[in-house]
Amino acid sequence: MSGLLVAPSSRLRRTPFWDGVLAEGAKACSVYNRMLLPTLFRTPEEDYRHLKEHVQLWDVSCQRQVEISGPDAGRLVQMLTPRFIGGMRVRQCKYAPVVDNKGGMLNDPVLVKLAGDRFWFSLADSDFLLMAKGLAIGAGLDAEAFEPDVSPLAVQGPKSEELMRRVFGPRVSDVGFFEFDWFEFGGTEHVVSRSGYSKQGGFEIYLDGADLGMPLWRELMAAGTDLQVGAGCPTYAERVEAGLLSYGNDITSDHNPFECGLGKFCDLAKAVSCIGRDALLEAERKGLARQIRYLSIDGPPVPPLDRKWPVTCGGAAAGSVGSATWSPDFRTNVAIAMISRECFADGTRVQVDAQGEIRDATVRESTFI
Ligand code: THG
Repeated sequence: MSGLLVAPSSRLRRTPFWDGVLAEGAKACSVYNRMLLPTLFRTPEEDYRHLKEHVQLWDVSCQRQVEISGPDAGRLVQMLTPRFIGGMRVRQCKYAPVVDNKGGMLNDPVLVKLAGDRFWFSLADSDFLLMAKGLAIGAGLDAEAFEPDVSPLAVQGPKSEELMRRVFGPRVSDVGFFEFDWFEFGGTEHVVSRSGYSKQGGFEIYLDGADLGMPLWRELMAAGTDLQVGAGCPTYAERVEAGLLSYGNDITSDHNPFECGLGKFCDLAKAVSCIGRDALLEAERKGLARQIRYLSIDGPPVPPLDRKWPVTCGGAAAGSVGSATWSPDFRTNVAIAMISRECFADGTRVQVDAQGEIRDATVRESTFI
């Protein structure tokens, strides 16, 4: 794959912050929800260290929003997720698995409640808009599903709150974890939440209107010079240490939320209209055949992973690794894997086929951070 360039095309959507991303010297990118996502600025270790010590701007526009609005919006949302949204307040965000009628994970978005009859699903990388539209039509609901011109910019790292206060004012500090409020920038009100795909603390600005992308980027950069603000992106090693799941890598529609370790986000007694409820009750009754675990893989840094790595235990198939990389802080390779129940107890020794190289590894029930 190295050296191969991606041809420009309208189908590959650029982001409102893309000029800034290029000016900061992005070295690699991925495609996520048919949009470009920068993945590297300096070296993996420099990006990681900078995230843990300073503050970074992340162009995560590819976390696309699907808006559900209308009189039946709440009903449509509840059909899509086993998490109970009945008590959800406006200005709340919830990590909400989305499942099909077999209980398979279709996405693991953050759900944002904007008003009693208006929600955003802030999506991971899978097609979801057509599912939402189809369900609304099929169930005869008075609700619409569409993708608004909203592009999240994440501000992550220990100095993120200071930077956000400088640009949006001290009221930023009143926003609780997985809550949001509206803040003005460029004459428009934007949703700003305390959330993000890292465990270093931070916010996400849901930019309303692509035209304001570069003005916002420049203002945050200018306000944070003394904080050593820099461009960054979801940082592989840090998110694996934190056990943050990557849809399409760690979990897919083959897995139910219990297998993904997301059982705590399923309220089956209350989420009675979820289309996957019966299948999930059955899955709960049957018990787990496999579940997400964290691995520490022995030896020097593992090669980059471009497919799932098979895991064996005493020669028998025992699952697969979806994400793996060297952790500079833990001085070991950290990984996220789906592991069969026979081998998923904490401390079990397994073998990983890392792009053809067999490595020993230890199963962990807890994340690294
Ligand atoms: N923010 C927003 N949208 C997103 C992501 C995000 N869409 C894509 C992707 N990330 C969705 N997946 C996740 C996975 C984990 C978390 C958020 C989105 C997350 N989890 C915390 C945890 O597991 O500790 C908190 C969960 C909770 O307590 O509710 O943050 O990052 N806008």
